[in-house]
Formats: sequence, structure tokens, C-alpha cells
Amino acid sequence: MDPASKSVRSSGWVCSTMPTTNPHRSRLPRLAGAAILALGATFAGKPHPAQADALSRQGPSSVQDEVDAFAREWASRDDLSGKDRKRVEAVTQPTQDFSKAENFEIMQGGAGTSTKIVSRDAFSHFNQNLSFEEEEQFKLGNALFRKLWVSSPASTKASDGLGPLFNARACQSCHLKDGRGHPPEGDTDATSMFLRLSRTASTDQERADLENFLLSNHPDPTYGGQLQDLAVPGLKAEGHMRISYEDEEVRLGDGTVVQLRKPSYSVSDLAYGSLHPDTTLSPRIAPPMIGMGLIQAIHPSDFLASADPDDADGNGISGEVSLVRDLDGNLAIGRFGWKAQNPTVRKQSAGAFAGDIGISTPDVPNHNGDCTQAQPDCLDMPNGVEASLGDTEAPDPVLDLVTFYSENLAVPARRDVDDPTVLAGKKIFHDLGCADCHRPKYVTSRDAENPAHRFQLIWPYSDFLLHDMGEGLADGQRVGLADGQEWRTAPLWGIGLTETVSGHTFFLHDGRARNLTEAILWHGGEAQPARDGFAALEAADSQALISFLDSL
Ligand code: HEC
Ligand code: HEC
Ligand SMILES: [Ca+2]
Ligand SMILES: [Ca+2]
Repeated sequence: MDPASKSVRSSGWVCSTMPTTNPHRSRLPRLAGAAILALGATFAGKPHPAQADALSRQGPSSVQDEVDAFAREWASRDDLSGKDRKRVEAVTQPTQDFSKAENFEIMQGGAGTSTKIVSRDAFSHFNQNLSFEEEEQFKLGNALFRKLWVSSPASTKASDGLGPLFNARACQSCHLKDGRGHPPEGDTDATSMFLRLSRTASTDQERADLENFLLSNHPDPTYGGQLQDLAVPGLKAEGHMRISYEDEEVRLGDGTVVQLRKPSYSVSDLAYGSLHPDTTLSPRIAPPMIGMGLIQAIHPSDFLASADPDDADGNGISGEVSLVRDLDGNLAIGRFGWKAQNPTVRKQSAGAFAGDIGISTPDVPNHNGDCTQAQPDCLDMPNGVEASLGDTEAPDPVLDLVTFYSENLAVPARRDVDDPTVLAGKKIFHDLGCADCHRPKYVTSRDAENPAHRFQLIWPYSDFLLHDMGEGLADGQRVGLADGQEWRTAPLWGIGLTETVSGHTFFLHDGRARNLTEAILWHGGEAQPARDGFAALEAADSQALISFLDSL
């Protein structure tokens, strides 16, 4: 069956007489297609040659022109006819009626939403509107996502090349059950979490590279962009992440006292000397894997339209679009990662192969991952290239399949959408201003690469913009346009199934929050008024808000 027609028919929202493809399909393929080739530019600590080229063609003085041209190019929903545009505007307006569930709200991931019985596998189903051939691709991708890479040389030629430095041997080790990671418990390794390393720019050239979006940050000169706590036999791991927590008491409006644990991070057992004095540590847990292809299918103009970097509307919220470059040197919107530093699932995945597992792919072809020039033993370790298969450790189609898998994990259906407590909580969510950042709904682009992701009404509860979240959540690390206090609004779909899927309820970028209440109480900066509103609620109202989140 033609996947396009299938997706139209099974979507409740889309009227079946509508054409699914836009006659003017011109722009998104460039963004999604070219950006697909994007490279983990930070690994080498230098701009990729293609990006440097793009810059020398244009000259650094034109970067503002380039940003302006990008904004003009994506000023409106060019994928929609005038009539469609009106319809989309109407359906994505925030609701005013909290007496009943909204139409199609239950199918929060559009036609691909998984309606399977809730279980530990709730995040592991494929989008329900994939074609049969695509289901097969998804399954192959799943096997590669779970595959344990081994060190070279090995008898299993197609599976070696691990490291030499690495954090885990498989994607699945961190994204267990396609769910979220958690901080290490006790002295165990930081399996589903790691530290990103980055230092401030120290020369004019380095500052210019940041301003021109050629790099998102400057890695530590010795340890690179990430601390790997594991290494292949014969090589020393870089060191270990240490966390210590300090309790802080917060008294809520209803008199309850909540203990928040404030983490501090350090590294121990550094095997290659000290870190650069300006290097900062940014802890990150692995986010859940659902709905990523749909996020990728949101039209760029939707991000630009909700951005308000100078807070022109005076609501205290100044979301900023994360701009990054793709491999061709073109600007693209950063959507993935806790600081929205990656434009595509493919780039994020190639970066994970390189930095987290130490496996080269056609997009990030160096075989020794995050080894730096200051780690010559690491550079000298054998690699896992098998010439008969290709010239990287994971030659095509490994990255294609893993990317396809990562793009097509279905968002689970909502539960209890018309429960009166959930509806009351939903109203509180809107009244407190949570929805100002956690934007409920979008209709994805008709130009999305995969027909299954086109023109879907989706409910990720995020504007995917960067927000200053205050000192409490700050990591002090700049990544692209995100400064040390800024984070991407975390999407909330599926959040109520965290315990079911992952067996824990650790939230936020470093898993410091032990439940949803703590996660909200950590909000500061632009979200301070919303947080204070929450803290002042009567017990029944805060319980209703939590019930709403649990139904997502
Ligand atoms: C060592 C743990 C670890 C491994 C292994 C790992 N990831 Fe991740 N993953 C993370 C973390 C941490 C993040 C958040 C990164 C950030 O914000 O900098 C992430 C983010 C992502 C995202 C973006 C999620 C979002 O919500 O924006 C995708 C997609 C992803 N990983 C795919 C993969 C794939 C594919 C692999 C295997 C090639 C993989 N990951 C291996 C830890 C891991
Ligand atoms: C100014 C924008 C903003 C507002 C307003 C806001 N949030 Fe957030 N929210 C964020 C950002 C950014 C994060 C990610 C922060 C981090 O991980 O450090 C986040 C994270 C969360 C998380 C944890 C998600 C996860 O995956 O770990 C929850 C739950 C949450 N917000 C709920 C709420 C609720 C409820 C409200 C209203 C009381 C609210 N937020 C208001 C921006 C906002
Ligand atoms: Ca390798
Ligand atoms: Ca490293």
C-alpha cells in the first residue's frame, strides 16, 4: 500500500480527500536531506572543511545576512495552501474549553501513535502508519540499536571497532527500552549518563567560529568533547564522573515540605592529566527515544514564529531558536539534545556512534571517536574497518537503519484524557503558563521526508526553543546559541509512562529530580513565575496537575 495514502486514511485528523504531497515541495528536502549528511563537527575540534569553505565563500561579516535570509526563507508555512494554513492555525490554537478532551488529543503522536496495551515496551513500538517495507527497516534498525560492539581486532568482523574510548557498547545500553537514562546509583559506572566537556573560546578566531556557527563549542584540549569512562583493553579510560548531592528544603503553599537534591559534579581518576582550567562539565542523561521523526517534521516557520528572544510580548519568556549548521554549511534549526544542538536525528546518531561508542560512520568517519592529539596511545589503537564491507567501522546502511529506527519509535496514546481530574490539571497547566514553553500542538510539514510524518497533528508539549532556566539548573556551558543557563524545553509526551518503561522517575537533563513535583520546582529563570504558581497551589490542584502530566 502507498504509505502516503495509508497515513492519510488512518489519521483521524486529516480529511481523506486532501492531497498528501505539496506540489511545491522544494525546501524541506534541502533542510532534511542535506542536513542528513551533517557531521559531528565538534569531534575534531575544528570546523569541517565543507563548513570552513562555506564561510570563506561568504566571509564572516555576512553571518547576520545569512541568519536574516534564513528567517525570510522560512517566514511562513510554504508547505500549505491558503486554505490549509487557516485550518492548521485553527486546530493548533490553545484550547479554551477544559470541560472535555480535545478532538484527537488521545492520539498525541498523530496517525502513528501506538495504541498497544501499556507495558514496559510502551516506547519500543514502531509508528503505526509505516508501510510493511518500512516495518522491516525498523526491525533491522532495532537490531543495530541493540547491537553490542566489540573491540578490535575480533573474529566478528562486522561488529568490531568499539572505542578506543567509549561510554557504552550499544545505543540501547543508555536508551534502555528506548526510555530515559538515570544518574548512577552508588559507585557503578555512569552507564546512561555522561559529561560533556567544553571550554570557553580563548582567541578571536575561536570566538568567530562560534559566532559564525562553525562550531557549537570548544572541546577540552586533552579529553575532547566528552568524558569516556570506559576504554578497550590496553588503554586507560579517561576518568569517572562523581556526583554529590546536597539537600535543599522548599516549603509549598499548602505547607508541605519538599527536599530537592542539588547535585555537584566533578571528575576523578583522570588518566591523561588535568582538564583545561576553563573546561566546564555538562551532565546529560539519555532522553527517551519516542516521536523523533515527528519533531524533525515540524516546519521551521513554527519555531521561528514562537521565538521571542527579546520578549517583545512582555510575558517574561524569551525563547530563542537554536541555529546550527548542517554538513553543507547551511543554517538549520537545532532540535535534538538537551541544548537543541543537533538539527537531525541522523546527526545526533552519527555523533552518538562516534562519541558514545567510538564507531565511525560515513558521516563521522574518524575511527577513534573522541581521542585527541593529546592521547597518542588512543590514536594508535587498532580500528574496526573491514575493507570488504566499506571504509568505516559501521559502513552504510548501518547509520541509515539506526536513524530510521530512531525516527520511527511511536508516541504512546494518552490515557485518561477525559478524566475530570486530568482535565482540571490540564487547565492549571495552561493557567500557570506551562504551555507558554511546553507548547501543546503542531501540524507537521507536508514536505516531511517520510510520508508517515507528513501533515500530522501532534502534541509534544514543547516549543523546542532555548530558555534561561535560572542558576539552579545552570551547567555554565555554552553550546551554540545556548548559554550556561539555557536549555531546550523538554517535550513532555510520554512522560507519564517513565516509571512503566524505565522503572524510575528521574527527570531533567541530569536526572536530579526524583519525581515530577521536584522537576517543576527546579524551574527558574524565565519559568520562575510558573514554578512559583505551582508551589502556591492547593494540594488538590497540584495533584491534578501531576495527574495531567501522568496522562501524557
Ligand atoms: C553513553 C550513553 C549513550 C549512548 C551509548 C547513546 N546515547 Fe543517545 N543520547 C544520550 C544522551 C546523554 C543524550 C542527550 C545528549 C545531549 O543533550 O547532549 C542522547 C540523545 C540522543 C538523541 C536525541 C534525543 C532528543 O530527545 O533530542 C538521539 C536521537 C539519540 N541519542 C540516539 C542514539 C543512537 C542512535 C545511539 C547509538 C548509535 C545512541 N543514542 C547512543 C546517551 C547515549
Ligand atoms: C520558560 C519555559 C518553561 C516554562 C514556563 C515551563 N517549563 Fe518545564 N521545562 C522547560 C525546560 C527548558 C525544561 C528542561 C530543563 C532541564 O532539563 O534542565 C523543562 C522541563 C520540564 C519537565 C521535565 C521533563 C523531562 O523530560 O525531564 C517537566 C515535568 C516540566 N518541565 C513541567 C513543567 C510544568 C508543569 C510547568 C508549569 C508549572 C513548566 N514545566 C513550565 C521550560 C519551561
Ligand atoms: Ca572505533
Ligand atoms: Ca574524551
